[in-house]
Amino acid sequence: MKKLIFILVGLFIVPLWIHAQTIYIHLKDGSVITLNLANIDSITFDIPEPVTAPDTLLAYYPLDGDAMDASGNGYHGKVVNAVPDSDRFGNPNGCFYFDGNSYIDLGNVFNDLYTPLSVSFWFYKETFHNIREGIFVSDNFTDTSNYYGFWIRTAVDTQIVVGYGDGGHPSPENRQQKLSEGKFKIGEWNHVVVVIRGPMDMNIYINGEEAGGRYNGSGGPMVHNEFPAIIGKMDFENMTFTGKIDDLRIYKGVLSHADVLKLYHEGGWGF
Ligand SMILES: [Ca+2]
Repeated sequence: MKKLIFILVGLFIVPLWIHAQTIYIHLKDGSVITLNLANIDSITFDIPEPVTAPDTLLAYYPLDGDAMDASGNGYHGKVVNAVPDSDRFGNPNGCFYFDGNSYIDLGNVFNDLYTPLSVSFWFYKETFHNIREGIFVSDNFTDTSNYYGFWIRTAVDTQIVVGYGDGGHPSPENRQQKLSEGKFKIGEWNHVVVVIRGPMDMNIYINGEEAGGRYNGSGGPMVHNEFPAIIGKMDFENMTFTGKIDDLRIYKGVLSHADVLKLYHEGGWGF
């Protein structure tokens, strides 16, 4: 009822403020509230905070022994050679280990997903061999095809790369890409969130911190194809992943830094 009063005051009464001396507020229950303007010091409008971060969880892979999508949207994947392993909390079968010859095939999906978008995941590498390793690609393009969809991979100096392609041949003018300044850790779990808003407008968060970085490429808007979305490798330049991957989430929209920290601290991690 309080809110109704404020709405009526805001819409109809304020414009008459100068001429009126008394306000009669007619409530839906038939009662009337009478206010003498001379007695009013001020009116406060109780407007709720706008809902920020209109992000929507599109797919969520807990990777607890299978590649089922826990978002409810049915984007279930197929495990190819990856084996269950212990997650960051020590739960057996809580994630998957990829041996460089294994991956999870999600099929020809996410073709309606464009920028802005966000992806959150955890990964663990026991050793690092200064090679580029594919972690996720939405459209698994090959050396003989063009750049499509979006991708997340490691770089040769323990950095994270996020990028997307416009369907053109694989050269910098057909992609937008960012290489993180911050680095991930070897022998520890790393949480990564990437946010792609558009050209030269991306975030890479590593373990809750905005990792900075530099951009590369000048491609146009993202173009999808019929190639499958893959966790654990990119066939382009044979970027296979060795290590553990867990809790991969794909969102429409932008995750804020507060959202990132919430995901990083999920389950009490990092306190
Ligand atoms: Ca998990």
